[in-house]
Amino acid sequence: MSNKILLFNPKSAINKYRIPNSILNIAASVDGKYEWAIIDGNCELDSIKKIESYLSTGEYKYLGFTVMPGPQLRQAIISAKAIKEKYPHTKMIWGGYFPSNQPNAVLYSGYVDFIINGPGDNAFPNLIDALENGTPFEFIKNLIYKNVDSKVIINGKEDLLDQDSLPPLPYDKLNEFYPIPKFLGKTYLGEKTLAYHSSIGCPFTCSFCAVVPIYEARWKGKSAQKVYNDVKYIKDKWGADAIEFHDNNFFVSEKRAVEFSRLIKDENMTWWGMARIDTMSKFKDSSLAAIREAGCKIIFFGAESGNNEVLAQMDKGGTQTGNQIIEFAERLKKFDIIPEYSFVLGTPGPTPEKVQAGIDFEIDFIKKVKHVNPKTEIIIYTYSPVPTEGSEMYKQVLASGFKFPQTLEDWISPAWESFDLRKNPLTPWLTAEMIDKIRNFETVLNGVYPTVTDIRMSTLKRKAIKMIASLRYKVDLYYYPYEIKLLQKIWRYRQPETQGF
Ligand code: B12
Ligand code: SF4
Repeated sequence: MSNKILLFNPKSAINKYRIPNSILNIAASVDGKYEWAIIDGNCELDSIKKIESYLSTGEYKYLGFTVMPGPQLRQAIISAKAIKEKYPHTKMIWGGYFPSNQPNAVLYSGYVDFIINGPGDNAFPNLIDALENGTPFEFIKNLIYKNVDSKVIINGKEDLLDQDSLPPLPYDKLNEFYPIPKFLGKTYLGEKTLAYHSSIGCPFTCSFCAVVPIYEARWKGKSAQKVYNDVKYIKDKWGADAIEFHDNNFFVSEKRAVEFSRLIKDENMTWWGMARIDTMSKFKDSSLAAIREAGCKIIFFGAESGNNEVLAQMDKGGTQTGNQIIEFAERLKKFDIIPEYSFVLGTPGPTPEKVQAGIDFEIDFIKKVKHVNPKTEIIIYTYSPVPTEGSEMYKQVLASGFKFPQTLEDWISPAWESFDLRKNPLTPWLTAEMIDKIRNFETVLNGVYPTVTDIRMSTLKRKAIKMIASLRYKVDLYYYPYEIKLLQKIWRYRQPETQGF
């Protein structure tokens, strides 16, 4: 068996293909040293067959999967199991958010051999070297493995690397497997939208966030110049006209954001990224203006809650407040930047009345935000706990009797799959009526203000739904909004909450 590496991005998107950045970074980490190939499950009808077409050559010894929760996990589990049964000598290595946060379920499944916990830029080549040379695993940072006694060993974490020093992403080679234009899809931002990841981690420690256990409040970004060079390369070669920045927190550094804006300004590209309200509230007017002039039309913010107590409970960094959320939505109007605010409803409370009052408060608050800036895009999630041990919220979650799945296959039971999509929280403190209220409010709100990110819905259809939903919205009547649901179904309304941004 030769020592080639096959990297697989299990299916995660229905029709919006994006550059598979996770495995492309891993390909870059071994490029020139080991031969590699990429399979993108988003572009394949039968991924297992495709994987087998490589493995049956006998040349591929290593199989790397990137895995995030939700539908991607489903295809990852089904294909890993089938492949490992047929090719037991293949070394199966998983990376990405799911295995990093759930190592026991993954390694005890019996079909995954190693996990890369967080960044794989050094860990992955080091692991392959160790396997090739028969050297020990214990000094490989960011590696999780089982020792001879089948005990799961979590090695220490590596310091975050200087992002500019990483090898260039092998776009041209990816283009040989799948033509790059296939990944540059039409979105509300542009005709050919590029997905780019310019920084890793996040400096904050929100208690519900899956980034925290992996990055532990660390963040490192590529320089503005490096980001610009990469974007420009793809623009010139394949015609990208818009960018989705996939960073957890693109706007951590005001200086970098402004520098990038200065560089990209004349390229006539539209772009989008994720940020924090408290961080960006501190940006100067001139910076916000520069960002908008450079083509940034819409920014995603985790507003989470309008209630200061809940914000503190979520450890939202301490400086974000309800007032700030509203003021900032209003301030952005002046710059013509659309704030896309996500809220988390249904956080735990000591009594059912308190939980219900919390939901009502948020509904009222969202209406206030819409009032000051009707263009604000609202995304509503129901609170889904992540195991961030030690946090106040985590303690409350465990005290309520909530349990995480134990085995890998439990994670793809239908109930857990919709939990991952943040739709069905399975949380003991939420009653069916409370969940209905959240959903129904969401339906009415989406009726009054259909998202701009849905490029298929015509103005006429929007107007028709809006008229009907407004009647309910005005008088807070959210029960059984079947007529709105029906229209949304007929006109196939796109929901960013479940389909990703
Ligand atoms: C792009 C993206 C998507 C795309 C998928 C695109 C694709 N692959 O085709 C879309 C929009 C479809 C999507 C959807 C969802 N996503 Co998503 N997504 C992301 C996002 C923004 C970027 C991922 C990425 O490309 N990163 C760039 C690479 C370079 O970083 P990386 O993945 O961390 O990779 C490094 C390491 O992790 C490691 N590594 C990763 N993979 C591998 C593989 C191997 C073999 C090795 C060795 C190492 C390794 O090495 C890499 C380089 O150092 C992340 C957040 C983020 N900023 O990472 C969320 C994120 C992964 N998504 C998340 C979620 C929850 C979802 C959804 C389930 C829910 C939702 N509503 O968004 C949906 C449903 C997914 C589905 N249908 O299966 C969460 C996961 C949270 C968790 N609990 O684990 C994240 C972290 C966002 C967040 N902060 O909440 N998503
Ligand atoms: S600011 Fe966003 S990415 Fe950072 S810890 Fe909080 S939720 Fe996670």
